Amino acid sequence: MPLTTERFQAFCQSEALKAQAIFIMGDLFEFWVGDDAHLQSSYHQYIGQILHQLSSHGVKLYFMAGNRDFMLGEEFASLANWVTIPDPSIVKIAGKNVLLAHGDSLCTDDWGYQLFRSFNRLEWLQKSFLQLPVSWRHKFGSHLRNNSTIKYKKRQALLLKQENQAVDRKGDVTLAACDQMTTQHQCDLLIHGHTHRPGKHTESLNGHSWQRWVLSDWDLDQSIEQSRANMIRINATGIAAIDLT
Ligand SMILES: [Mn+2]
Repeated sequence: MPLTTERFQAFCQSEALKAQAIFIMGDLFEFWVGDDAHLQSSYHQYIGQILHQLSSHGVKLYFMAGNRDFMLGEEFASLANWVTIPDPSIVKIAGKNVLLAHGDSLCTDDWGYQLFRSFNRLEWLQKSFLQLPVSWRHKFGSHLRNNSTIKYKKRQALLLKQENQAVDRKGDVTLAACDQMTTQHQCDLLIHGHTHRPGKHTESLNGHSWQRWVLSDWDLDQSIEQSRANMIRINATGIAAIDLT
C-alpha cells in the first residue's frame, strides 16, 4: 500500500508533530506473526524508524494492538519507541476521560470471531505459534488476512444490496457490548476503530447513555472516491474527526 504508507509518513512528519501524544488504535499492519518474522523486512524497519523519529521530537507514542497485529512484541515496541497499552484503556486527554478500544471485542454478534479471538489471545498458544518457522507463520498470517478480506468484501456487497441485515450486524459493534464496556469503566466517551464505519454516535440503553466515535481505516491505494484515512483529535476545544485523505 505505497500511497497509504506515504501518507502515514507525511502524517508522522507533519500533523503528528503538533500533538503531545499519539494513540495508534491497532491494525497498523495487515498482519503480524512475531517480531522476528517482520524485523528482517526493510519495510517494517522503516515504519519503526519513522515512529522513532516522531517520538524523538517529544511526541509520546502509545500503541493498542488490533486483531491483525496483536502479536506485536517488545522488539518492535523498542524500535518504534512506543508504550503498549491494553485494550480497552482509559486515558485522560485534555481533561477528559476517554475509553479507548480497538473495537473487535465489541462486535459480539459475530460469536464465531469472538471464539477465535478468545483462542488466539491465549499466551501458551501464542508462545507455541512463535516456535514455528518464520515461513510457515508468514503463510498462516497471509492466509488469515486473505480470508478476512474475502469476508469483508462479501459483507460490503451484501450491504450494497441491503439483502442481509444479519451479515450487516456481525460487522459492527453491539449496543449491549458498548453499554457493558462504558458502564464497567464508568466512562461515557468511547473511541474505537476496526468496523470501517467512521462516525459519531450518541447511544443509550436502559437510561444509560454514552458517546461513541469511530475511526476510519486507512486506505489511499484505492480510487480517489474510495480513499479513506482519518484521525480523531482531542484538545481543550473538544473532539474532532479530521479527514486526512
Ligand atoms: Mn481490526
